[in-house]
Amino acid sequence: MDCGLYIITDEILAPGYSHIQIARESLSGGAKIIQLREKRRNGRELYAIAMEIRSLCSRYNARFIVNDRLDIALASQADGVHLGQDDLPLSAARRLASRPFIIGVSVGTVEEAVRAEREGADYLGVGPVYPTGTKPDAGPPVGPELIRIIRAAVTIPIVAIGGITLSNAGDVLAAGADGIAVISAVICSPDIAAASRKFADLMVR
Ligand code: TZP
Ligand code: MG
Repeated sequence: MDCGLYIITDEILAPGYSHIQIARESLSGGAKIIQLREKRRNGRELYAIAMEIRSLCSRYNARFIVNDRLDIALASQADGVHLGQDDLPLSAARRLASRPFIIGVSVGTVEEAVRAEREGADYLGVGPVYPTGTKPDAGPPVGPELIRIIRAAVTIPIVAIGGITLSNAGDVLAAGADGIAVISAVICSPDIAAASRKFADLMVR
């Protein structure tokens, strides 16, 4: 999977912005991957949102990933799904969705990373790298050091996540992350497109 700026939508953190607006602004600022992350809405609403973001991402030649919900990802013809350690097991998801469908997996240890690669993950979400208030149950920060360790242990792309800002993104990339996933540093900004552009520019190395 080609990495680049990976933006995750969150309507609670960006009052007044819908998932679709967040996706549109982020894409116009250079995001290469949009993940729809929504834990409150029903399947029908989520499907409608996913269909809109699907077409936006196609227009920008960006990837579209759905968090947690393989059903919504498949129904909306998303490029992939992102699964946490408590979500549908990777092996079960892979039976329903063969490649080139992308399956990303969240990991917080090198053991989880090695297992996810062995079981067929296409990329790893590693974090939280730094403290974050966005996901209270994300566990303790792992620091860029874990990116370095996981980089040496797997070959699939690593997307670093958690507390990433313009000031620490360089350290995360230097530790071996292929991509960075950002929520608050972009979507809590008054200009989502401009904030995305700053991160996207950092990633052109
Ligand atoms: N998974 C691990 S940390 C995190 C998720 C979804 C939240 C990242 O959000 P932020 O605002 O970029 O720290
Ligand atoms: Mg999940």
